[in-house]
Amino acid sequence: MAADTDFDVIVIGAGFAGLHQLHRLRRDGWRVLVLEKAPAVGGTWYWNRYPGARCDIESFDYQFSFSSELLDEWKWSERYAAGPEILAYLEFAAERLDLKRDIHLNTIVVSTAYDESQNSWAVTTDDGRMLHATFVVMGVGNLSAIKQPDIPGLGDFGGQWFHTAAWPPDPVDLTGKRVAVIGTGSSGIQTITTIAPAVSRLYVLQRTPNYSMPAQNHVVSEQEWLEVMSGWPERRRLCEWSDAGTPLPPATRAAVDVSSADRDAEYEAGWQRGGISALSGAFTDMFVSEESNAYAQEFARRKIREIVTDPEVADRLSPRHHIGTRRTCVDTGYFETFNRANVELVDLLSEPISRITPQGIELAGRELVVDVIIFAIGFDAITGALDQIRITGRGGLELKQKWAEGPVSLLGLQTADFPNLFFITGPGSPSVLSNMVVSIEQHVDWIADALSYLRSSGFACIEATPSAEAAWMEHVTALVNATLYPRADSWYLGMNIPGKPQVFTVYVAGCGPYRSECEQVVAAGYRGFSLTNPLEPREARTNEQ
Ligand code: NA7
Repeated sequence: MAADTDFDVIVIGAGFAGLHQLHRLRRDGWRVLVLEKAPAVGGTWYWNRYPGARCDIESFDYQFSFSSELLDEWKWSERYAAGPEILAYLEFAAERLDLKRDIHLNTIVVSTAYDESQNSWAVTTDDGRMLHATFVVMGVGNLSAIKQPDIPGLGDFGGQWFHTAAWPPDPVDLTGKRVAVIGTGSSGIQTITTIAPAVSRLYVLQRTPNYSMPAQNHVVSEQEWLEVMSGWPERRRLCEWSDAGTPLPPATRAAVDVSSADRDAEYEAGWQRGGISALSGAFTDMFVSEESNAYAQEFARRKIREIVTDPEVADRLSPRHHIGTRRTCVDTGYFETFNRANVELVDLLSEPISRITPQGIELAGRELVVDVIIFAIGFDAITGALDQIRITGRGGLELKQKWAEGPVSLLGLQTADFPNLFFITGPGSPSVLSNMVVSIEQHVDWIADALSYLRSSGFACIEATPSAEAAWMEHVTALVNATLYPRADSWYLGMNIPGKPQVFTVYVAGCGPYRSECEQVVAAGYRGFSLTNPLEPREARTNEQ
């Protein structure tokens, strides 16, 4: 019997990724432990409990596909599920699949270090434990390390302040309060729209305006549910082989090839259908042609001008960047919110914040007196949560050190010198440009299949080779450089975090092409990975073809 500190696999994080990885590896006969810092399962949906938190992927597609029990027994209430419903789903999944007995909650992983002599990882936790596992899987999330507010004077503020991604578990009553929201990304937009009717005064502090598409959200009727679920396996297959992990049929025409009337009709149809791809899914050339993108931008700005009654406010809310190159938001009545008498848009480009005072926020020239400040200022995306753990590979090399100039990986799954360490939706995979649940499932299965393969072939160690990962990153970079993405100052590029290397590490060709790459690697005998058995040396197998 193995000691309680020894496992085959330690998985870090109990969100969608960690829960599924535990279930799959347990089914395959491995001894698995999940470590989770929160007091409950749920990952991003545990922490982001701000008012109005809601998914921007349709509920039908933002659920696990591997369990018929979950599919049969869970029913989403709305087209786009609200945060509490998704959190309840993950709780339900953890209970229904009996996962909780192998999850240690309230446990922060401090470090994890590879010991070559044992082919084993030592994982240390904040409560002083040291655990061991042959394999470690990082299911820590792409948007879980929060960007901390660093505005001078915050410590002196006499009211309450919150970060959307660290929202307290107990309800926060904002009724009748004077509130300032800083940040107008997805979290800010959802918060602003939701709290505006309840607060007495709402200041929206905007630095960069963002495109936001109408959700066209609705309650899922019994009939819609039956219709969708009767064709659900095929719908899921479409998601898996699509670009964004959603079932939307791919565009077939370039915007530059059609008449302006046709273009507008296509955009209008997208606007009425709603959702994140309302405009970006309309034409094939949206992310590669300045001209095509400009047409969609103008359509979006026109919509803002139509909705917002004050032309000056409409202008300040109108984004100028290439649509889609910063994360497009999805809303229910966001722009309409600025027609309310109790809401004021504060343009931080013309009125920058000087400091926070005991009463509120001092701008250049005036003070906003508020009871509550809400920071919706985002995340240290993709690598931030990994950076919070001291990860040490071969020869004492730290991951942070290896990735000092930007992350390098093979398929976003592994990085050389860190044997048997896997990343779920790591840098170099479709990650944040895809439906995360679809991408997570694919990674979970790839990792589990790889471990089964190692076991059945007499290997105990898998590691990306330096040449294969260099080639992969070159491919990832070439793909993105052929698009408009690098033209925007975005968190995709790490530009929101001072000092962070500005590298675009998302695979932009989409879920289907990526899945195909992963399958080809396996079919070629784990091409680009070195398979060994360090404790029973025999010929290693490295397939660089
Ligand atoms: P985002 O998309 O990173 O948005 C953060 C917002 O906060 C954005 O408008 C920023 O303006 C603003 N920001 C950040 N720092 C500051 C400071 N110091 N002062 C003023 N404004 C600031 O984060 P979200 O949480 O909204 O969304 C992240 C993802 O989560 C989202 O895409 C979904 O996938 C779920 P900036 O653009 O930098 O000028």
